[in-house]
Amino acid sequence: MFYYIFSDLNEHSILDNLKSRYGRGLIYTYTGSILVAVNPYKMFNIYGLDMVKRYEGKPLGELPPHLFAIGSVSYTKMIKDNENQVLIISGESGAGKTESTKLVMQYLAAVNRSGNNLITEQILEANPLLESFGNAKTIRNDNSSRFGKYIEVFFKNGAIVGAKTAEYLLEKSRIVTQAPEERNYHVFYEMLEELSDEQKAKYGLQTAPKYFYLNQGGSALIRGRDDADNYRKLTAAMDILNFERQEQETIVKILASVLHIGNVYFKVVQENNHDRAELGSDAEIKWVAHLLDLSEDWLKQALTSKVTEARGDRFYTPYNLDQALDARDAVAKALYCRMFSWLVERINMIICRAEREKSTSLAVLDIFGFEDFHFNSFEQLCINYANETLQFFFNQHIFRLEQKEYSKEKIRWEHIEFKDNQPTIDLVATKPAGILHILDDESNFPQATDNSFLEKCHFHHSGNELYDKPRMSDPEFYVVHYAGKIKYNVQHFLEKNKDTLRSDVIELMCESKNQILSQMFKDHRDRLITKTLSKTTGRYVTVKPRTTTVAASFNESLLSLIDTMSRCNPFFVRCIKPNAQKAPMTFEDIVVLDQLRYTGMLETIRIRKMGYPVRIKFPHFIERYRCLMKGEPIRSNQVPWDVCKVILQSQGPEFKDEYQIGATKVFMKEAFESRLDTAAGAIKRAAAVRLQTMVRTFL
Ligand code: AD9
Ligand code: MG
Repeated sequence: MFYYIFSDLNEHSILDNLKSRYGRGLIYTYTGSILVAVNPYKMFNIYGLDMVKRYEGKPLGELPPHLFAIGSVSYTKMIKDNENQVLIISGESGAGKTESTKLVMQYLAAVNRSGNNLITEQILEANPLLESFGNAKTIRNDNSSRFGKYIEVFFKNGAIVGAKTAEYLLEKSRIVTQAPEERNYHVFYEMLEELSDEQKAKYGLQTAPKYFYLNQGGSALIRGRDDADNYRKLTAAMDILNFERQEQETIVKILASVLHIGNVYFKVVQENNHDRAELGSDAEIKWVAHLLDLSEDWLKQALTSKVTEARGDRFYTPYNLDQALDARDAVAKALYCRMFSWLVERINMIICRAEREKSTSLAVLDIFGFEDFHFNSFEQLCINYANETLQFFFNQHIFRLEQKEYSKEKIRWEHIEFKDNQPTIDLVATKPAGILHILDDESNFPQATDNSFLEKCHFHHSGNELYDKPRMSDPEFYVVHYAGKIKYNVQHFLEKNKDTLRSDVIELMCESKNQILSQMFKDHRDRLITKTLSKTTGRYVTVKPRTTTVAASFNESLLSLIDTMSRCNPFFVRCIKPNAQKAPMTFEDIVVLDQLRYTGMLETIRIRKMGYPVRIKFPHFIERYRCLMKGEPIRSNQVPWDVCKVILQSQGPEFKDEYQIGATKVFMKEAFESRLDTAAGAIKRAAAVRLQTMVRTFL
């Protein structure tokens, strides 16, 4: 039986259909091969090994819609066509992307034909580790991903041989500030809950509410989340991933140091008519210097003064209070962010084995979902721009390329309009006047301020209908995204954009006597420094680090991600959030309808229903389904077009709308492809039985 869920194309009937299915506990629905998943906020018993086995190897639509069905067809397709696959999981914050990613990974681990269980286990264990360090509670989601990840799993002969994770833009500001009711990264709370008093004393640690970096949101606990247990899982994961004792110890020391640094405070001293910041107490600095094996004096200097070098002499310019607080936060952010990237590199070292050559891959993309908070800043602009790019990729795949292909292949077709979000992408990121480019220009201009940046945005885009100025002279601008109109506050935009790791902090950490810590930062420093061939001496010389901005490097990595994904065969999972209260099994029409509209689901359903998602080149089609000609020979005057026609017509005239024959390919509906597969399978099986009987007769 085929599960064509959407038969009527009216938006309300689609909504009613999703709602009634959801009411019966059916959270998955297909539109063509796109899976729509409505978050139940409650675990159903539908992800066990029995379900893995049920869906394994089954074509889409033979069984009720399920995430495992998508896992199964992508895995089968990867093996059958020897083609890399990607599962693109999208949806707004809290819609269920990360949970879906975990379930797909579990499915792959269960079906893969590998005898090597260790590598599979290590790949799975990377997840709780990255979640502890990269997820946090926001008002939208108790376990919100604050970084994007692209996990490629490599297979050889159907067996997992390795995996590789790429991370995108960990949210830095969270390490030092949190909005009300939000938390810093889980790992801090987990560590403080689980460490014994004795261990805590060793690192000078207390409870979460005692730390400025942990108590700003006023909610150290999350209902239903066991921080202590998660810490035990985290350390177990580190053991499985071969993190050595000293590495684990260094991680705890870094985490503890970040907390101590957050509690450093300053007093203001007047000196020659200038305010100068002085450390309020030594206690925290002593702990940090001790834990990180750094010179206490250097650390103090880094927090209270800027060092400049001229003609071999060093000059110290004292910081005022704001500068000192910034320097303090910069140290904390540098430590945490560098450690996070190091963790990903370290995990990849273990799970990304050399046997990758000649392997095929199945990748899963799980980024941070679209966000709209009371206060949206630079991070939200980057996150929403990333989602905008994904929506573009989706449109590109579903609408643009599809319709282009139909016209190229001369297929009869009625054009479908869709909401193209290219203009928003241009507004945000296209040269020369996209918002992020203006920001980059301003970031390289010493006199620029957040306000001068805002003025330039207003100047360039006031006439754009996707851009808006605030009514008052607030430091804000609006962007009309595909998922809604968002107000951004420009405060600290410049500083956040320039906030790649500060070179003075990198130098300081390289001086640590803790080998692991100093190597962490040396590796980073080495990567920044490029060597070029000098024209005058003919020798390689070291060039000063290139200062890229956060926006520029994010944009670069996003484009390279899109490039990678466009070389894979994509499957789309659209996660839907059914209510804003995170309430189990509560379906609010307006919340769902809004998401169906902005993701272009209605148009998608139309194009999928009218279109032909399966397309196979003539020779491949003939090879695959020749048996359906029932022994009839191919005549010499028959061109491939005619042969395909005979095969397609073998199913009877009632299926004539299920396919079309193009210039070089056969186009089919998915249901018709599975019909052909079933028919061809039956003929091949019957032939095999006949052969067996003959063999037996002769024996
Ligand atoms: V964000 O953009 O990272 O903020 P996600 O990743 O889309 O977001 P997430 O997967 O974290 O959302 O899901 C949010 C919560 O919904 C989870 O913590 C679960 O409590 C709940 N959830 C999501 N999917 C499922 C599911 N298939 N079954 C049960 C689910 N609960
Ligand atoms: Mg997530």
